[in-house]
Order: sequence, then structure tokens, then C-alpha cells
Amino acid sequence: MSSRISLTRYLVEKQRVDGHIPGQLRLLLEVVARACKRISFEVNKGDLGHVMGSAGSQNVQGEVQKKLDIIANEVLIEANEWGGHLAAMASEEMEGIYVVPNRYPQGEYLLLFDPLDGSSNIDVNVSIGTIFSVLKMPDDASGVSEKDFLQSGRHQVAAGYCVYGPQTTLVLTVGDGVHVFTLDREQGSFVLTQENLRIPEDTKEFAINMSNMRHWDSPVRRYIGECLAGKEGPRGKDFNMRWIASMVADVHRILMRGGVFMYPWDKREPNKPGKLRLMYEANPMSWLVEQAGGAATNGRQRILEVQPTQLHERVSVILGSRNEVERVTQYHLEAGSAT
Ligand code: P6P
Repeated sequence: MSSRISLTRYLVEKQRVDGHIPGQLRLLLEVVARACKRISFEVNKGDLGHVMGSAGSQNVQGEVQKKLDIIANEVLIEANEWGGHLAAMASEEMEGIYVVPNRYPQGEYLLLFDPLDGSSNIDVNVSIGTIFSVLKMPDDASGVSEKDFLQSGRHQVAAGYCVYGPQTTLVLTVGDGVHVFTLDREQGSFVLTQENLRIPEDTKEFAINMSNMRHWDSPVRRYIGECLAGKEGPRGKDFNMRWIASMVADVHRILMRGGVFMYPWDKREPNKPGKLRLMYEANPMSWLVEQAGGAATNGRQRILEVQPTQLHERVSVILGSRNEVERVTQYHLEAGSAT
């Protein structure tokens, strides 16, 4: 079997041959990948590792923290703070930003992450994952602060996730397509297994938490109602539903075979635009989806064009197969609904 290309070699060639990524960004991505490998080992221990269950604390989102949420957050902080490539980090698990301590060299990148997305699935052995996004410090910045993170998603220089499932798989973009690296546990390194993923423009599969149907806005009810009507309905074809309740796993399926994922605004919390976080869930996933030929909107505009005003702000998410996302977005525009 031909020897596969390692993540390290892929990144070195992106840096040296294509000149597509600077050395410091290559370093950052290698460190994040090593941190994900470490998290994977912790996750895979399950009950054998005494890391299951609740940590008995809440995060800034008011969600109960799992022990592995905290472990994953600490692994990412400790792996990245000394390398000299970062100015600061932001995490779903921390209220404020984490500025690289003075004892370490400061870099020009900002790393944002959800260290362990889908953690409600940890105790039932369902796939979970780490989501990350990389921004550059603004050129005119003097010292790093939270406002330096408040850049729209189109300014990302790298984005990806690592899904801890039957395989541990790192999915990455630096702006030239989406590529897949699978953890080879014998070598202990990520190797390139798929290049240039493409999401089919059409699909017969939708992902949404159906139990919230009575709370949705009319355009979402219209779209899902048409899917449920199947071939007898206006769409003239039957649809299938999948909902893993782990964004990383649901988005991974869509990158692999198409589909549409929706976590829309609903009237339970009318002042919140949605459940999912813009900076370290929706933005990285939206860039990956667009880089694979899909689309991602909040019902009204490209998610990558949403201008953040707060680090942990939320957003309504509709992403996946382009023709389906455009249909849902059109229904929103026809209804004139704000999301
Ligand atoms: P619900 C996980 O908690 C998460 O943030 C996403 O990974 C996932 O898509 C969503 O929430 C699941 O939400 O309401 O179905 O539990």
C-alpha cells in the first residue's frame, strides 16, 4: 500500500510549495492536531479513565460541565500557550479570553474552540468532537483584548474539527478546499485519507431536533413540512431524517454524503438568535461547508458575514447542500422573518 501523506507533510508542503500558509500557522495547526490526539485518547478511555460524568460545575453558557469538557479545554490551553504562535485563545468553556502568559512569546494568531462539542453524548458513547477556528490579530492592535476576536467568519485563516467516533478524524481547511486526516493509532499520527470534499448540491436527508417543531418560525415549519410530505408533497421526493445531537457528527455526515443541518431560532428564547455559538461552532463549520461547495446562512445572510458583537453570541444555523440551504433561506426572505 502506498505510504500515506502525514498531516505534518501536508502542512509543510502547503507552507513550502504552495506558500499558502505561513510557518507560524503550520505550527499552530500541528499543535492543535496533537492536542486533539491527546483528547481522543482521553475520550476513548471511557469509564476506564475515571473521566466520565459531570464535573459538578457550570460553564459560561450555564451548561453542566462534564469532566471531559474541562480536560479537553485544559489540553488545548496547555498545548498551545508556549509555542509562540498565539496571542490569545477563546473557548466555549471560559467566559473571557485567555491571553498567552508573558513568560511565553506572543504570536499573531487567535485560536477559538469548542473543546468538546456534543458532550451530552459522552456518557452514552456517541461521537463528539473538538471544533476550532483561527483568526489573525488585527494589524493595528496594541495588546490583545476580546474585541480583537470580534471578526466575521470570512476572516478565518484556518478552521476544522476533530470527530471522536469509530475513527478519530481531523477535517481541515486553510482556504483551499476541505481535507480529511485519519488518526493512525499504530503510528500515532494523522494521515491524509480524503482530499477536496464536495457536498452534493441536492439531498434527501435533513438534520433537525424535531421535538422543537412547535417553537419554530414559519419558514422552517414550511420547509420541514414539505420534507415530511415526501413524494406526494410539493418536493416530489421522500426525505430521511438524521439527528445525532452532536454538531460535529451531523456536519461530518453532511460533508461526507450531503444533507441539510438546521438549528434555527425558536420562540422558546425569542431574544436569542439560536442555540449554537457563532465564533467557535457556526463560523468554522460554515467555512468548511462553503469550502466543500455547500452553503451556510442564518436564514437571512451568509453566516460568514455576520459581524459578531460578543464572544459567546449565538446564531441560527442552516447549512449543507447548497440547493436546500438556498430554499430555506428563500422561505425566510419570503416570510420577511428576522432570525
Ligand atoms: P439539542 C451539543 O450540545 C450542541 O451544542 C450541538 O453539538 C448539537 O447540534 C446541539 O447542541 C444539540 O442540541 O437541543 O438537540 O440537544
